[in-house]
Amino acid sequence: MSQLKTYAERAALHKNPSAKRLFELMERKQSNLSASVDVTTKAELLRITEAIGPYIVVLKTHIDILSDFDADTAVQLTRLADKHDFLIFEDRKFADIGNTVKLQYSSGVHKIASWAHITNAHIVPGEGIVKGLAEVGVPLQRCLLLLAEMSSKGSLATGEYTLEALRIARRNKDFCVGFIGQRRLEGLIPNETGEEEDFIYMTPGVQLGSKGDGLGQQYRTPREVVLECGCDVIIVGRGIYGSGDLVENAKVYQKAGWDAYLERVGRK
Ligand code: S5P
Repeated sequence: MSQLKTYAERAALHKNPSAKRLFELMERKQSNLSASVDVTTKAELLRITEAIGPYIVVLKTHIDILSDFDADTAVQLTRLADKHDFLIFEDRKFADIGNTVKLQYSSGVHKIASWAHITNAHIVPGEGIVKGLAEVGVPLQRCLLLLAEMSSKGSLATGEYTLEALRIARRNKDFCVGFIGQRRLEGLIPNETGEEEDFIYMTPGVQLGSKGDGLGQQYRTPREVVLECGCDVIIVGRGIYGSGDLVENAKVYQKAGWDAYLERVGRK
């Protein structure tokens, strides 16, 4: 039951260097908060990231929504990641055959693999998508999350599809460190690999004081996600940058996520 261990204990036990690094970072910053900064200009992205950097462990980007992306955007994001000690997660949601995603990950305007520590993929095309991304990502010590479930109403990522994400992750543990999901999955099917496993669950659809957005998004609280469902990292977008004071909002979610974690591991 890895969710009952502390992040420090999980860091010490984990065999994957990227997962280890994330758990160590969470312990060091006393944070399990990922901010999703879904804004459309470079200046806005950098301004918000600079302000909330001290409170987050993962900055989640949608780099393709920037109207003025340039190579310097990646340089500046990397500088902020070093300055404030967080990892960058490009939420690219790859969804094509292995050969195509390899090119999308390494090339084009964004060259995602060159700056994003973490990215994610749908498993719609089958396991080849993971193999293709791994060819680019593993040599660069990057890591991958599989979309096992989605937060949105009517999501088709359920049942057998979700279980298949778990099976694929189990077979690709050198690159795939966890999931985007709404709850822990390990217990749903026996682990036939016989190896220790400790996947990281990053969970979007988190906001205090709202249940949804009118476009299908569904929100739960940090407490529901971390304490009741055993997830590890809360992903908060508009709850942080949508209204009010950015820094105050980030502090509120950092504390709510961390308190729920402390309660889960019996430290509170
Ligand atoms: O199931 C999902 C998976 C993801 S990665 N549901 C999501 O909402 N996301 C992403 O999380 C989504 O693309 C957006 O960037 C963020 C949620 O933003 P918020 O403003 O609703 O908190």
